Amino acid sequence: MRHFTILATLFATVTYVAAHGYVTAVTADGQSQSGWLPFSDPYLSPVPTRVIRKIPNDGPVLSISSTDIACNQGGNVGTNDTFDVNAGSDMTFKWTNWLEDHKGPVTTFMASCNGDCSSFTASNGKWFKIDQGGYTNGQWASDKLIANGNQWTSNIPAGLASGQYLVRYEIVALHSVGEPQYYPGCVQVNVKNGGADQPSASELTSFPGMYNGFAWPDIYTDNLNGFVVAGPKVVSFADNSTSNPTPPSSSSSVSPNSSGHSSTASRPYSTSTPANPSNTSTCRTKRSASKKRSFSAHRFHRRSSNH
Ligand SMILES: [Cu+2]
Repeated sequence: MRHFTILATLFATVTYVAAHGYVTAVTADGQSQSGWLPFSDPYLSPVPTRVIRKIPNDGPVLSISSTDIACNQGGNVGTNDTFDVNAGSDMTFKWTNWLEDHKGPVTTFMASCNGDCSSFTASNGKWFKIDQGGYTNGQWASDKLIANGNQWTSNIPAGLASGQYLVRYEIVALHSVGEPQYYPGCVQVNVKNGGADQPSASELTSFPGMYNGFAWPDIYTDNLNGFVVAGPKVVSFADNSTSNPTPPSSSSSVSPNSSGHSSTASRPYSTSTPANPSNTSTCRTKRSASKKRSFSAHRFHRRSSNH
């Protein structure tokens, strides 16, 4: 009996640490939609159509130059469903149990599908940021997500022009220094009752592209208080308000950060000052030399997978 208990415990541990994560459901306006569930949906008959684009498993994207960085592996092509959401509404992403050691920033971007999202190639998207969480008051955004029941909520800007968009959610896990793990995914949404706002050129970025040259910190040794989330500022629509005024409305202007995730949110991205220019060459040494770290799940996880 004792042997059985030990084995069962071991097995449970392996199962737990081997799981990385993905979004299982998305909610807005009181409506919830299932995400693409990679370990069960492929085996259903008929195979369900989801509002979230297909992913192959719960693992990360490791290459920032691959088109997979846009909407995960296989997510460059569309699904045949869209989620109706009102401009100005909150959208909540429900993740699988996120690993505590998979610390890092959380961001949400959108890109117009220029029509029908089901035929839109994600890597052609011109993405604008609607929400971000970095490192605030000693806490990574991923920790906030866990504390909030493995959920993250972002606001769809109230003035955003109606139409179909991809909403790209992402956690970047920084536990393996020098090898950031990207966990993106994309919901196809149909924004209704929007305004006239469009992002300006300086608010747009691309995937792949945005992470080129970005220097991730060593989360164990660097001073993280200066960490600036990668990419453009969260859209404010302020700089096109003169040429393209937002009509006055009772709900008035909804701040892109009204969900309150981040006080570091509005810091401008600086390409010229990497957070830690030297960490990539020394990360392996640092990792193996580290004696102070006691992230047993993290170490076991690394051994038991390619990540
Ligand atoms: Cu992982």
